[in-house]
Amino acid sequence: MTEDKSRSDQSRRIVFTGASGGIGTMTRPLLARLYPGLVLSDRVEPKDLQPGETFVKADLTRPDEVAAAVKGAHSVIHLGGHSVEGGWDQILNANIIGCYNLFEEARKAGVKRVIFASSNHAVGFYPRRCKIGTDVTVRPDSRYGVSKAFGEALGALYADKHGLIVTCLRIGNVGPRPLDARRLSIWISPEDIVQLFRIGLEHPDIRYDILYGVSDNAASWWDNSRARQLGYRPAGKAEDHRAHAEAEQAKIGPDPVGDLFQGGTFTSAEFTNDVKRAGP
Ligand code: 15L
Repeated sequence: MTEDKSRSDQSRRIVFTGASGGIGTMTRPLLARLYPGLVLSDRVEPKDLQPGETFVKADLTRPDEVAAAVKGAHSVIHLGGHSVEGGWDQILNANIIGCYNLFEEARKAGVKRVIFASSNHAVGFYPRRCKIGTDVTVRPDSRYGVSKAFGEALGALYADKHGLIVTCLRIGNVGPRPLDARRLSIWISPEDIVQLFRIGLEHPDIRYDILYGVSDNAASWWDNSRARQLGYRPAGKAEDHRAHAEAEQAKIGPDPVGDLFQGGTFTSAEFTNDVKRAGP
């Protein structure tokens, strides 16, 4: 990757929404080493705010609060919102209205780059036997997945219409190791996702891109060649943790629908279809 010469320039303010959530908590210390002076935002302040980090409280449903959070920012890493399936009101407010407020207030504030935390659940109804690229039709597996497809579409609009540089990361599952058999395909380490954040923050060739947030997993269902082209060199390998993941899987009962599709339990929840009629 081409090094952005002004990475250490303090005027390149980076705002990190959803900073108190799971991914935020795992990646903040790694990001802080690369980008000192991060501006953290969330509805609740992180318990362990570090010297050099600033916190701006913002509810994504409040445009005024979002505007205050992104004021003066060069880039935004947008992890904020509801991070699993939820009721319609919850998804509508946090992930649809909240995402709109984020892009719109970022545009008004002159933000140059946005990294949007999309999810594998935007394409969760692809069968596990398929290998998919980033250009497939979205097949969301939940209201949550629909909100992530919405965010990807919104990112494309702001990139094409307003010139924002937008990177959508279809994140698998971030953590120290894969939690079960499904996560052997979609796991990503905190270090690897920070590598993708960095590409989104710095790479000169991005205008609008969708990349998979996945480590170097032998069982991956995704073609992530665009990420590789942009310099992504994941170090994590899910296979190194196979024994643990299989042991955890053995504790979980079979899911006749979820086991067929990439989105797992997100596909089987509330499912009323004939399984042969689901997915492409
Ligand atoms: C996600 O998008 C969620 O944010 C996370 O909590 C996990 O459920 C993950 O997907 C997954 O699919 O494992």
